[in-house]
Amino acid sequence: MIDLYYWPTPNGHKVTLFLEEAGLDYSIKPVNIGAGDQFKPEFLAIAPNNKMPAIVDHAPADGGAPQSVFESGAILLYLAEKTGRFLPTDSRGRVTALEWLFWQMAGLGPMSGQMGHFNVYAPEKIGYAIERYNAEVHRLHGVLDTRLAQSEYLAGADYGIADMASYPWIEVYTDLKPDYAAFPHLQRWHQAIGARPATQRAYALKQQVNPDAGKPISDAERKHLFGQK
Ligand SMILES: N[C@@H](CCC(=O)N[C@@H](CS)C(=O)NCC(=O)O)C(=O)O
Repeated sequence: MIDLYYWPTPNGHKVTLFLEEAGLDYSIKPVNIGAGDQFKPEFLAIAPNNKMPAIVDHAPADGGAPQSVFESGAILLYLAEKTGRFLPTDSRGRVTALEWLFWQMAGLGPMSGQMGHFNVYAPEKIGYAIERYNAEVHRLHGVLDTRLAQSEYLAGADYGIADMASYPWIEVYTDLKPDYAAFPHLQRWHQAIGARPATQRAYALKQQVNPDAGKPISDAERKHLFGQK
């Protein structure tokens, strides 16, 4: 059994995408990041950066004590290695998957997060920041589109952890959709992943775990999320 410390955000969805695809037994431990659950000592003990997702695997492959993992990319890699699924086993395919996984973790995710912050959440609209992050995310979507023109999925012919990491960051903000007219391969890939039954099960957890998902954030939530020093 795996405990999943989760809140329905793009980084949280990455892990439910994997767990649902793999059919692993897991139990959700909600971490309400708007209410400050990420600062509780018991959560910090497994996720010292006060961000979800994190997991605790009670049946690790070495048969030892429960294994905790934080950082969504590390979790996806851990689960892929545990199950032997969603990561190519040949060395070149594995390198390709890791390239795109790390590209997502260091580029698409953080840049899309900043784009959302300055367009949606920032109390004052700073034109320079909005233009900077909109342009950078557009560029990253172009990088994805070029890759997906050559390859069905990011690491090759098969759906895998690099796709699971990137998919949740494509349509996060209702009014900030990618320019699909310019990026048809990105749209093809996004629709294909969205149609997978495991994706639909993963996203159904959103309303179940946070019935307020999609509503504007309150001042108290804003303080927990954006008032950290
Ligand atoms: N690099 C981390 C980022 C995780 C992350 O940013 N989580 C956000 C929600 S998507 C969070 O927990 N925020 C709470 C906070 O910043 O206090 C990962 O990929 O796991």
